[in-house]
Amino acid sequence: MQIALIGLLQSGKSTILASLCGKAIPALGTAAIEEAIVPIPDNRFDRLIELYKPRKITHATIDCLDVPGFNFADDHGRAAARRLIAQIRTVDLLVLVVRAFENPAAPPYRNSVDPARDLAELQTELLLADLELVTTRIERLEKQIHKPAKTQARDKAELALHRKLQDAIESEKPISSAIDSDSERDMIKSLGFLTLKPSVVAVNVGEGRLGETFDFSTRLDSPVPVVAMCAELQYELSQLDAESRAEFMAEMGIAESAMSKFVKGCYSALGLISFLTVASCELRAWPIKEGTTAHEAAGKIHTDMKRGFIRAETFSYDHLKEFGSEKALRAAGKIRLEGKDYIVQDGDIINFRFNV
Ligand SMILES: Nc1nc2c(ncn2[C@@H]2O[C@H](COP(=O)(O)OP(=O)(O)OP(=O)(O)O)[C@@H](O)[C@H]2O)c(=O)[nH]1
Ligand SMILES: [Mg+2]
Repeated sequence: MQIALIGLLQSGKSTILASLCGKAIPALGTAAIEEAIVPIPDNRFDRLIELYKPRKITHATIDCLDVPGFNFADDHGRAAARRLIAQIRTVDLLVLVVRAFENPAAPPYRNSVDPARDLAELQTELLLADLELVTTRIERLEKQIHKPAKTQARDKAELALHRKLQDAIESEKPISSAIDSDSERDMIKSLGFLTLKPSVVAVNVGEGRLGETFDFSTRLDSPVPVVAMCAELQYELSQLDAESRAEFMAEMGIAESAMSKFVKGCYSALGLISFLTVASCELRAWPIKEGTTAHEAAGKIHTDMKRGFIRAETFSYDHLKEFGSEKALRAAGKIRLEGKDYIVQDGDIINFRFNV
């Protein structure tokens, strides 16, 4: 699963990514997309570490792209943005980063800080990029349907769909709003429409504006979550050791960092949950799509586990927390032997029994 941080110039994308992976901010704006593996914080780990004292700890991760800032203010910038946009059509989620911080050392896009205007511009450009794709596809299909091909019926259906999408975009609606069925979604899945992807808006606020809420409801479809964060503060937090960070957060009355909430929000917007394993002295969280069966989940760990699947010995983290130990869980009959078709739940702790 891959997400992309996109936004206009100097909105704080690289700072956000640096705080997510605790690394240094790269030197001023590179021209290429940078990729980083971001660990997903898991509140359950502390307790499990205490109980199992694993030698190794592995978090679930998502792959995150830091896309150089778009500049639609001149032709050169537009051409560069087009090239970048073409490279993010395969990602699973878009994070639209907008700037709401003042910083004299980093001049803002179009010389003023205006998150609502920036979000509108960004969304319009995403719509235009999709419109271009729809238009090209319509032109091709219009030619194709006159040829005696086996795919004619399908091509006609696809053409009708693209005309509907074109209407939606022309009235400034995202493609997601015009899709009425799974079969329609399947028909256009491979084209990588940007406005069909789930998205999250990240407002990068200055420290002075923390606590302010941003209402973009006139611009957004209601399901798009908006999170506010101060990337600079988050970055500073990420550079502290765990103890000082906890102290600092306690002093400021912060229970959970904005970054942690944000990245967990992305994880669930991607439809991902985690199951856990505590075998071989390693505590590990595994990302799976909600609705994954035990059989498929076993395959995430090893193909042999899937091939030779016998049972999934399963208990929930919540039960473990309640009963205190595996022994107590066993005595209470809370350890289940699940079969191949069991739908794995978030927080399931699983020991796969297999035979090869
Ligand atoms: N005051 C303040 N400055 C910030 C904040 N976030 C980022 N900056 C500064 O703003 C500048 C741009 O930050 P980057 O993270 O490089 O922004 P970007 O969106 O990756 O920039 P481009 O890739 O060039 O588009 C840097 O000088 C940061 O130090 C913030 O929350 N507050
Ligand atoms: Mg950057």
